[in-house]
Amino acid sequence: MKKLIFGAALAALSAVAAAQGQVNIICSVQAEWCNMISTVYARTTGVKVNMSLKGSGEALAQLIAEKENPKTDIWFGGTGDPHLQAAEQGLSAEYKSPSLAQLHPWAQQQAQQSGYKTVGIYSGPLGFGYNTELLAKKKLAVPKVWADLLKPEYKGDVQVANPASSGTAYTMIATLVQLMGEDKAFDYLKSLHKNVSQYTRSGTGPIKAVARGETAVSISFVHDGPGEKMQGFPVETVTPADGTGAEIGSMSLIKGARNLEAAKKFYEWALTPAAQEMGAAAKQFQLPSNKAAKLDPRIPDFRKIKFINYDYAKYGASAERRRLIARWEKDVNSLPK
Ligand code: S7P
Repeated sequence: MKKLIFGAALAALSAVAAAQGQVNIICSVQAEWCNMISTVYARTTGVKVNMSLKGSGEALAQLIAEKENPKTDIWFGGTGDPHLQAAEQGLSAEYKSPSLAQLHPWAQQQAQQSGYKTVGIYSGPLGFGYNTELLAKKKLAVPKVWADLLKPEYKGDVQVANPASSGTAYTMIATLVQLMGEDKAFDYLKSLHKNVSQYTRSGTGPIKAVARGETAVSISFVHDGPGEKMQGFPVETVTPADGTGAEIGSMSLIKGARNLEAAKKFYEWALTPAAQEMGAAAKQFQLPSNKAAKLDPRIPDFRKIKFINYDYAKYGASAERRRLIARWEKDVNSLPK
């Protein structure tokens, strides 16, 4: 009898879920945040959420591959540049959210610049992660400016992602080009190459390697540091005193999405303060784009960071990204260590 009742309840639940529809999401923040939004959204709306986790560079590659037959309805999170490239390449759908006025100007600007094909959902500064114990053991100083990473004593102790696969690493190249001028930035990257032990596939790999003592220093988004520290790892972060860039983590509806209406509902929910506060609840400390979202004290204080005036439109353009990555492959990655 109990089995019968349980079976009937399950059937009723799946009927509700079927009635509410489903949404296919690529999620480009870290797993804990992806899992939290997926579970909470499914539970509170009855919508079935099919979620796949991919870094921003890889997410863009997947969307390009499925352009003729999209299997994704919405892309949540990831660095803003590839979202702008998706917009430019006709991969994302135009949508002007009624919630736009509730967002910070940088998030609204991301929407305007793309012809309303993407929107900012968070922002986070690029900087350095370091393992306090390893630095002390190796008698290395905390890096304070970009040039510090070129010191010979850091040889083999710096990790950064590969810009061909990682939006984080592309943000680094774009930041350096804007900070130093292109030729000087490439001279810098060539020198840095000598100190880099490996270029990881994903942008979050290097700070995880720092946390686990596999490398002393990483070039990472600094909002990824506190989550590692909360797990008990000896990690701290710093932003370069000579200036840095920031990502505008973005969200895009996919053109030709099979579940466009369901995706729009998720999109609106993801822009609410309550949904955006889930980032910090999942131990990820980007600055939310909704002005009314409560701020966790571990979110980096943007007022204390020296930012460059990052040109999101220029460096979010496909041709510019392709050109800079090709130059990096040719001038930097091909060099011996
Ligand atoms: O959640 C952490 C984070 O750093 O990862 C996102 C992004 O997927 C990184 O992608 P890549 O692997 O392509 O670098 C960032 O948007 C986010 O802040």
